[in-house]
Amino acid sequence: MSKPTINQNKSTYFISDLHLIPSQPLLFTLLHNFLNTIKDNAETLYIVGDLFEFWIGDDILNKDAGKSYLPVIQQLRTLSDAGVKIYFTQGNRDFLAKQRFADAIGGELLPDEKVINLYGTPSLLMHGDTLCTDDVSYLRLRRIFRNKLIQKIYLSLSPERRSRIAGNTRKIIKNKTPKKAYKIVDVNQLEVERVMRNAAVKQLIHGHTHRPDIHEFDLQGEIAKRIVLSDWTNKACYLRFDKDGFELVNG
Ligand SMILES: [Mn+2]
Repeated sequence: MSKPTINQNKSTYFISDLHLIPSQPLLFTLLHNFLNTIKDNAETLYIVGDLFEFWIGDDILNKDAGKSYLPVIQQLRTLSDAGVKIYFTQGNRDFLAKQRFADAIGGELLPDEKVINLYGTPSLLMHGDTLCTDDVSYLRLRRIFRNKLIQKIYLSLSPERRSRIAGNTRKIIKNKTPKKAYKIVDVNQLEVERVMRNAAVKQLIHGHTHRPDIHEFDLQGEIAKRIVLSDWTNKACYLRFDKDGFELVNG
């Protein structure tokens, strides 16, 4: 005889940096299987940015340009309809995924920095790109991308033109990144401590750097924890919390 699942045994999942792109169908399969696996014991799913390699605007949801994403969006919607709470933080690749996207997946769009209560522990959740303060050229670019007027002009272009621009930008960034020092593209510890102090938390969860790890350090006389989520290449990677603790599954 099977008993109904008890809510307190349920888990909270965090994923980020899948970088879904139609040319890599494996990533879609991995996500499909992952969502299937967690659907019965997840109470909450946090998508902490860069779900997509790039997202050119929510209007593609009912256009040809968005067709390849519809199955995963539908699956998230089904999960949400079944009672799993879904939250979405924008990444540096999918910052144009906004309210319409959130509505489509039955989720809630989070601000860039959000403090959540994780089984009693206040935890700061963010994508992580803004923690990389040594990467001055990236932060300059970020300000341009996040400019409302520039976004408006970009979104007024045809999906084809937007895809081309996104593709070119990806190439430029990809070519530049290997030349930047290892330290520059990682988080800045002082910035980490600053945002944690500001948010009055001792636990930070972020993605972006593709350097999954658990860092512990002293923060105002107490042990603070920074949990870094993994990107996905050939397996599903996630952070799972429940009332007894957590596990970080890396690539
Ligand atoms: Mn990122």
